[in-house]
Amino acid sequence: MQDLTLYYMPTCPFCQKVIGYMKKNDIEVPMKDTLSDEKHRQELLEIGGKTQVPCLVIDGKALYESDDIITWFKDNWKRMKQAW
Ligand SMILES: N[C@@H](CCC(=O)N[C@@H](CS)C(=O)NCC(=O)O)C(=O)O
Repeated sequence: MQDLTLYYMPTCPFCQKVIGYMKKNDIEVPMKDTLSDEKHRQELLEIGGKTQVPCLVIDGKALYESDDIITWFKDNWKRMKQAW
């Protein structure tokens, strides 16, 4: 199973778009708020080279862009759940 973490800010509309899609499709992954926790912001900077959110980290690799994250979930989530 792939290791997933979503970095987000509660105030970010692009993050809300991704989170809304996740809720609608019963997708749950560990989430880290970069607004309330500077440690999470630094962590994201180290992993992906920038602090932009939303960012889905997949096995240590950063996937930025809300549309690309949603597409990734569409393409991979069912397969991942079946593997559990
Ligand atoms: N095109 C991006 C836009 C993301 C974006 O603009 N995020 C803002 C927050 S709403 C951000 O992370 N700004 C802080 C930064 O870039 O460090 C997407 O669709 O994900």
